[in-house]
Amino acid sequence: MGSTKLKLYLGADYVSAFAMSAFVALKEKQLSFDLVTLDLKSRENYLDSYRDLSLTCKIPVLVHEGFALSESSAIAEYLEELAPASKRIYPQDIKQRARARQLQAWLRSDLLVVRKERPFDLVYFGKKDTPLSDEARAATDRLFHVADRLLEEGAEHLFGDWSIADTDLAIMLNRLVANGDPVPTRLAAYVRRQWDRDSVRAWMDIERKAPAIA
Ligand SMILES: N[C@@H](CCC(=O)N[C@@H](CS)C(=O)NCC(=O)O)C(=O)O
Repeated sequence: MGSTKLKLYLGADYVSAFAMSAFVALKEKQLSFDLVTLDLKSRENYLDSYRDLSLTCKIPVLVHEGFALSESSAIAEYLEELAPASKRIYPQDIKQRARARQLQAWLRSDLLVVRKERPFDLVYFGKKDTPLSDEARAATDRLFHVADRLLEEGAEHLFGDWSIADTDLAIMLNRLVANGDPVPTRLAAYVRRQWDRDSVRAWMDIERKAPAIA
């Protein structure tokens, strides 16, 4: 690894689930990094300088030796290859590793209605009182089915040792657990265990201000 310190660009409100995933990946790899914040509300991420850096104008972005990478799962994969001697964040076994990536891709491309009705900021700032729509309930059923199939009875993690896919799954499930929505008991316990990890605690311990009520 080169000597340049890694940088993680993220929103100044520190609420993004995707930024959290990249942050946890960096912490679990025990890599040293600086945080660089952008004010998403004033659309700082659409300034030319950030567009040129990020390509996508999204956060998070990882910068390593002048190479900037967006997409949180691509960041995790890059870190795994960058620091192969550090603790693994993907399963060693090729099929389990593929399954972990499958889950990450699915969590990012499906369940949009859950993200909309249970935005991640509720995990920091409290409940939404609106009930889930029929469409969102159908999506949560799909989520519970996948989680139930992948998490073996009595297992602590999805694929033996912890992987970043555990954090990503727990992030999605915690939109419901933290809101008090019905979640199967063992999946809720799994989320609480994931939330007990030092890397996740480090993220949750960041000071953030609740948004002003309009
Ligand atoms: N698939 C991307 C999603 C990134 C994303 O949607 N980031 C949001 C914050 S959660 C963002 O940059 N929003 C600002 C905007 O779109 O203007 C990832 O995994 O990193």
